[in-house]
Amino acid sequence: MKRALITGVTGQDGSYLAEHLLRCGYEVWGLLRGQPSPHRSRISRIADDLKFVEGDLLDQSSLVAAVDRAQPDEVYNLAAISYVPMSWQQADLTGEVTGLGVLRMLEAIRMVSGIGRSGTTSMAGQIRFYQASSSEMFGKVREVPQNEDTALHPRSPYGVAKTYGHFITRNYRESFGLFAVSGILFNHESPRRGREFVTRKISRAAARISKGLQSELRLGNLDAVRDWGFAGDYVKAMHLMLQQGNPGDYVVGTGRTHSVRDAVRIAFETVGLDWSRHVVCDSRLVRPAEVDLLCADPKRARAQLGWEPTVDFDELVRMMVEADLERAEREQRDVARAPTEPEGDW
Ligand code: NAP
Ligand code: F7E
Repeated sequence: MKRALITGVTGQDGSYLAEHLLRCGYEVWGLLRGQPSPHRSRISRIADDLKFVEGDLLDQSSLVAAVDRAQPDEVYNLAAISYVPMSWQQADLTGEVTGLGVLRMLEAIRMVSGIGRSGTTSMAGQIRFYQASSSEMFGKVREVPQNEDTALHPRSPYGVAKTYGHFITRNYRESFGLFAVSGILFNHESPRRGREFVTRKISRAAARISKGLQSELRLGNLDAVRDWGFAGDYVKAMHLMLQQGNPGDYVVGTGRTHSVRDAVRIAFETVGLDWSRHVVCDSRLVRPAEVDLLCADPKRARAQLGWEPTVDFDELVRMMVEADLERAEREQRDVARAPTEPEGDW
């Protein structure tokens, strides 16, 4: 039985990846930080099927101990400070976790595997490493669509930190012969998306407004455009990248773009409301530096991994609104008993 260690297992992608690897027959280990409580999170439903190990991307020795304990065949490094606006407010922490955290994870693998600093080693029997790189690295784009060879010009401290993680992963592959790959993933969403990200903010607001639990939705730039896909599809690409004969980097996205306004329109249509009566544009939510037109060219992933997205944008938004409608109904029922939305509803 293969063993996998996932950092960021409590996040959106970590939960879908854990489910996918369990279905593939893996023993799945999740890295938890702080005083962990896996039963109040996105992984509560599968917590009994997972194994957990404590660790933090800020703490090198905890990562060495985690890799040593889990003895994984594959490590998926999904942990990060992933919310772009926060990266301007906490640029230093973002650099430490999202950037240097990758180096610490690679070092943990190198140390536990006994790979020396001089010379390379055979890839046979090695721990394979996946790094969660991001389309945010393209930022001020040099070409549209973007592929694995497009030059990087990040536009946020998050993008800069991810660019470090991307290149240090490639560097460890080239320096030590590690089977280390980066998936350059474009935006991917789901009902498990954090509420601060725009698609979930929209789906949740549309659902709550339709149930009388909220009156307005404040948004920044409605004309911002992204290449949005479904997280459940994207974690399959991560897994496929580590099953290849040779390590390489892959762009993963749909190749289609939509605006924030499109997401708003579909979400409010789903609940039968006129969005223009509820959405307020708030200049405080506009970012200091916005990325240009991010659109994936996923040819390599299609050709070499055989990967295809299965959920289109309209379906994705509707899926998210439907899930938020269920939550809003639960919230309505619980409102007399508890004043806030219950947690652990993933
Ligand atoms: P997410 O929901 O924000 O999850 C982030 C995870 O990182 C959480 O499990 C969090 O744990 C963990 N974490 C944060 N700081 C940590 C630390 N110091 N040590 C250990 N764990 C820590 O992110 P996501 O959307 O699933 O994305 C997964 C990865 O893909 C991230 O690296 C993200 O930057 C990258 N990515 C995401 C997208 C996207 O569209 N979703 C696109 C491209 C790349 P707690 O629960 O303890 O906070
Ligand atoms: O913003 C605009 C905002 O925060 C999308 C992360 O997973 O994907 C994600 O980063 C767009 C931006 O995602 C609001 O200006 C308008 O143009 O959902 P988001 P993101 O910044 O693209 C990349 C690939 C990652 O790697 C990241 O980890 O929507 N927008 N009004 C807004 N965005 C937010 N959050 N809130 C608004 O009110």
